[in-house]
Amino acid sequence: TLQALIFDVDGTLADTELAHLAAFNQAFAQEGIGWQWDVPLYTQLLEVSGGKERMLHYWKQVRPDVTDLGNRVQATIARLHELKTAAYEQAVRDGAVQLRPGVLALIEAAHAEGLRLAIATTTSAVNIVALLRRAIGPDWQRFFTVVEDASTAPRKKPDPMVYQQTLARLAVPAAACLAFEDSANGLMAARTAKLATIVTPNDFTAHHDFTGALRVLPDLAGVSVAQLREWHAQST
Ligand code: XBP
Ligand code: MG
Repeated sequence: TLQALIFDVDGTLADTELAHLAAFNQAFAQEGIGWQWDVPLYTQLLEVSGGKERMLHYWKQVRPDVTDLGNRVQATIARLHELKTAAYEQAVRDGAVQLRPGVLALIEAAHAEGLRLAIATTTSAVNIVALLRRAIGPDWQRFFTVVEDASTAPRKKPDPMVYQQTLARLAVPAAACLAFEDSANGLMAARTAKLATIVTPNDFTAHHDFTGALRVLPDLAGVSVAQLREWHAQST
């Protein structure tokens, strides 16, 4: 039987990536390094999970001549990521990001029915707090008993680490859970952790391959807990 729901954050709970993109560009401008990412480029770069990893990947693309990616590069990436995180947090606090359709209703209904709820994301902890405080309220933590993020699971999706740690902290078997994702990397991470996964793609991930998903839906609008239980029963 279904006992827990595990949610990705970026792209799944909320359409966050335009705000992440703007925050990256703000950090690049502040640091004066002359990078400027647009939507088509960022869509490609999203294939690398994690903001720091994404910038390092881009650095290697534009500077293939620089083979020594030592301390200086790492320090620059770390500084850019601090600026980016601050810019993103401020944008979220200002209301730049909303929850996707059906998300809040499903969270409330699942909680009311006694399902455990968890978060498994590669993003930074402050980003989650800013988003969920703004979208759900200061008591958002009463819904989510477990939150695993970049600070606790450093190996980013498609590595299953963040899901495995979430399952361990929930102390619930994978077969009693459903995961919610928006991307191929997220789906891969969840599937490797043996989780049946519902995928709600968005504009940045619509072209991804979602083979292995339990369901692919436009969004969670109108999806009931009873419907989730039915899909989950079919998965086992
Ligand atoms: C989300 C990410 C994150 C965000 C940026 O992936 O990859 O890196 O884009 O956040 P997922 P940070 O939804 O699969 O968890 O800069 O904090 O990494
Ligand atoms: Mg995602």
